Amino acid sequence: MDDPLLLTDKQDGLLCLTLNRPKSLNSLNRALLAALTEAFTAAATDETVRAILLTGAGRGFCAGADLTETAADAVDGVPDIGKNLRENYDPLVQAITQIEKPVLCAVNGVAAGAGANFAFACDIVVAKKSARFLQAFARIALVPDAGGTWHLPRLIGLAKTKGLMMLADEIEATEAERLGLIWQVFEDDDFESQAKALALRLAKGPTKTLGAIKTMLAASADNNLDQQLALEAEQQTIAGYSEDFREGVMAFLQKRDANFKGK
Ligand code: T3D
Repeated sequence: MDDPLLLTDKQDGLLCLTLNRPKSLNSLNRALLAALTEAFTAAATDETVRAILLTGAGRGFCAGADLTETAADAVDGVPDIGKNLRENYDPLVQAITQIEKPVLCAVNGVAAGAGANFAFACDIVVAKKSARFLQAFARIALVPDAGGTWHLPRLIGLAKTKGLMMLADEIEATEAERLGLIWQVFEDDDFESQAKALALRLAKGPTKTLGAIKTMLAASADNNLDQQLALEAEQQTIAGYSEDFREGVMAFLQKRDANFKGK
């Protein structure tokens, strides 16, 4: 029997999703994209999932679209890539960005094309020191997709985004951290344990509040200050009603760690 394309493991409130096509550096075919989107969609309503960790098997994180599938899809030598994006890529970007739970991406190796841009759609991105990032698209005369033209300018500004996308040069993980593309680099030797510890920390957090932070920051891209202040007041009202807020204050007063339930 073939290995599953996506490995899943759920423990202690953390759903671990591992891309599992290591021979092609976890390049994305339609079946893997569908499995990922389905996993995020199911996690959105699963109360036992309080955080998601996305990573890759083998030496790569994700090399973007499986170019053998792209070539095979072509009709008379011409693929309809826009259709593929609308049907298979965009729903995954939406699932990652709309789920009201924290998503940590642990980039364990090279992240190229849509593979890099799926990582940048996640909430917190950590990387192995030896990992590399590459906006590979222009190398094969494609434009960046999977939300990259939306997320990168917001993360690092237009000047660096244009350089990365037009020159399509690889950058090392430490440079990605320096630019502000990712949160943190971990040494190769303890990458997995550090990434897992961070993900478990998120899974033990005040889940609804973390989800609200995500929603509010996404809304800030289109809101003016007055609208954002109104959103803060609205969301803080909801946070103030939560069990986790009561627990947080009680824990502070009792000088102990809070035991959040995600409620
Ligand atoms: O329909 C659509 O196409 C939708 C569009 C989606 C947007 C995209 O994501 S477009 C961008 C697609 N990705 C790329 O252009 C990246 C292609 N890969 C590379 O440039 C390099 O592989 C890397 C820089 C990522 C890594 O280089 P390196 O030297 O570490 O590894 P390698 O030797 O090139 O790759 C290892 C194997 O993975 C190799 O297979 P082999 O020779 O051992 O049998 C290679 O062919 C395979 N592989 C790597 N990337 C892909 C791939 N196979 C299929 N598709 C890939 N994208």
